[in-house]
Amino acid sequence: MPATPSMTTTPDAEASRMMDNIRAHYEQLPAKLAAIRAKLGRPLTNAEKILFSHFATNQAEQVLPVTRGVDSLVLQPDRVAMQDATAQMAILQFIQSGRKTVAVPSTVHCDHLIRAQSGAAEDTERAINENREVYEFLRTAAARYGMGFWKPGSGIIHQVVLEKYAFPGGLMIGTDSHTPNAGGLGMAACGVGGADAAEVMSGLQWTVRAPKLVGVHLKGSLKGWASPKDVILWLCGKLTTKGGTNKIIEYFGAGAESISCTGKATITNMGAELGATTSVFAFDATMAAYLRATERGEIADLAEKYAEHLRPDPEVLAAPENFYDEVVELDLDTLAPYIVGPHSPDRARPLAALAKEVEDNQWPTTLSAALIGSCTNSSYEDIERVANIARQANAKGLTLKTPLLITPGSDQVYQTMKRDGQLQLLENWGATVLSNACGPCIGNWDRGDIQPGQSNAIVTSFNRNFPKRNDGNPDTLAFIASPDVVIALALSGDLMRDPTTQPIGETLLEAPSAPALPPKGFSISWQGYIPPLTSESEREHVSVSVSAESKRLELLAPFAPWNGEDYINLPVLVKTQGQTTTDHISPAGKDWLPLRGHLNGISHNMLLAAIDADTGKPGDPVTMPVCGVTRPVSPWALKAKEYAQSYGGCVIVGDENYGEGSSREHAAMSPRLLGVKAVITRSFARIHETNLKKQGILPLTFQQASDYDKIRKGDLISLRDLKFLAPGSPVRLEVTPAGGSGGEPIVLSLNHSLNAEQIEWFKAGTALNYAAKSS
Ligand code: MIC
Ligand code: SF4
Repeated sequence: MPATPSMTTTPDAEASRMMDNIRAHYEQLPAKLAAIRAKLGRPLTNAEKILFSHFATNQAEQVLPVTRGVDSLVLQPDRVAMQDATAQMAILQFIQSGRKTVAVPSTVHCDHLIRAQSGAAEDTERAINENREVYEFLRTAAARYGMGFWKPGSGIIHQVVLEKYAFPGGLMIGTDSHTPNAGGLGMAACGVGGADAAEVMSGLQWTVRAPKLVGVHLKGSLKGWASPKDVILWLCGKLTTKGGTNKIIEYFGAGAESISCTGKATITNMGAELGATTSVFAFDATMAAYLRATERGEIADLAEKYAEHLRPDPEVLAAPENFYDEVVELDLDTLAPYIVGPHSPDRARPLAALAKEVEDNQWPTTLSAALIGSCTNSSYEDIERVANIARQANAKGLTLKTPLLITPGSDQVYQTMKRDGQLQLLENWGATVLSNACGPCIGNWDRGDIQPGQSNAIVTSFNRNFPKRNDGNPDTLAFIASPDVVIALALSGDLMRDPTTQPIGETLLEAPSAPALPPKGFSISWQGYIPPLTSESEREHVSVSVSAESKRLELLAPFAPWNGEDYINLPVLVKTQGQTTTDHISPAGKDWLPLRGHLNGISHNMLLAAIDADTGKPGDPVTMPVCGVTRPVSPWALKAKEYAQSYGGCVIVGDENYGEGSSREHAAMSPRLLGVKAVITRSFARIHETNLKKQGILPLTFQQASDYDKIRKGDLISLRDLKFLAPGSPVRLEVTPAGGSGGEPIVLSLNHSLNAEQIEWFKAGTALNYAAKSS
């Protein structure tokens, strides 16, 4: 790979700059927060402290008190992180800004493009060969524009961010929905689309809807088999996948302090499955210990000094119901292990109740694979708990009944488990240890054992389980549980038995235990890291090139501005029914991941997996070559091109929580490229709604949810009076039913959440066009 040498030691200059920034931020907290408290006349929650201490200049004066869920906050994030699959579009957009260097510290992490097949070394090697052009683009762009670069194999973005960059009280954005992982270390870390990242890197501030606040009061402490994963699985069941939309989940209470820092990160990471803007824990001793164990003792010392500013005010803890919009209580003493799925992370029940559902639904009872890892559950503590169960099993002569795959979260975790023996133990036991990367979690998994269409069940410790997500097979039922439960199930191989209470053979496993941190310390690793080039002349010598013939990358041309005309008689391309995640709108997996930097190419997958309300099934794919490879192309992508020619565009109609899941903005850019002018739904997930706005597509919602039933595929839609589009004012929709019965069109009212600036994005064609115009 790169000619530039990567780090094997701490990049001192960068670390000291980071310390200076953190110190400066902490030093101004007492005065800043006192002024905000005085203005509001009340104490502050932890999330409020983080958000309000990152207001762009003068914003506090202008917007406080904010109406949560309504007003916008304009914030200055401390850093930006991007993973390889989304960084391509983010950087291509950043390049359009014409800036020489990023305005805030930014990093690129190569984790999503490594396909899991035969194990870490071979898979990483193959990925480097297959993705050479993309990695070279990202590496040279990072060097040219002053970003840090983490090579393939160095780790999953969120684990690396937790180990190296996150700090209590900080604010960051990341082009990945699980960025909130850093909330385990007290940072408000939010998943965004690449356009948001491009803007912040080019010196603009970050605008986000002022979130409502959900306080989760954790009491007691986890017992037996219950683990941090069960806290979030339980919450997913309680709040559902749309329960966190435009909300921050703030954890507090003695129970919160009893959970390790990486355990907290498991919980905040998977808050993405609630659709939450982010999730945060308050600074405590577990965070200080983790900072010290990862060679960041100086941050721990500082955070201890400013601790009262990195936690909710005492009055908030004394009467949380007065300060949070909603308070949820959970007594950890009583929490049992949970399992969720298939097909949605909010289909939750205690593990003990699974067998009955398996029977009632006639799901397969035998597991075909067990997978441990992902950004959510790949810490040292997770791996040691798994090893603890493996040791028990070895002592009793139990063997794996199910193929077991493990992805360590980072090279640091990998090196530490290698040194401490867990790696050998698990490999000797028959587990396959994959690269420190996403692999099967993003569907980058070449599994030879199951054919498409073959019904089977798998269990993972990941966070997503949408249909087709892991192996591209719609008939794979994916369940999610803690790593402990996953490995116990891999030993029994049987979904009908609860291995935490029922013996496997003669053996009843004991609940695992593990230290939160490695007793011998981490084997600190900067393997695969190339720090930002600080000298301008060195940066200017780096050339970032995208070949016009490339089948993987394509430079972006700006989208055209709105022409000032109403949208008249545009056909409804398709009406989607039920869950329409970004994995339905722009699927990942090995067919499409290679095209994440090639908008024309990837747009061929638009809505490929979405359920057509007319048929109750996805559209039939058309097999054809795209960027030199034969792929299953979406019929809706082809139809949209036709409509762009014959009608000047089209409209998509969707159901509830449209666009939940990933941050990938391809789910908004592909429709934009193919002429989709508006997406009309019952409701939207936050990141996707913003991505649509950024790309100049109107995200509209039915005023009456039942109006969804009044529209059908092929109907002609008109959106009138768009030049009067204003914040809070409804949009008039006229629907001429397909087949043209000749009667009066149906008139409906639609809502939108565009603020004044976002309306300017629409008019300019995209947020980036608007930014370029106004700079
Ligand atoms: C995911 O978990 O769905 C992903 C893959 O990490 C996505 C990002 C992507 O699609 O590249 C996410 O969570 O944002
Ligand atoms: Fe990677 Fe999976 Fe985490 Fe997404 S959820 S960042 S695909 S490990």
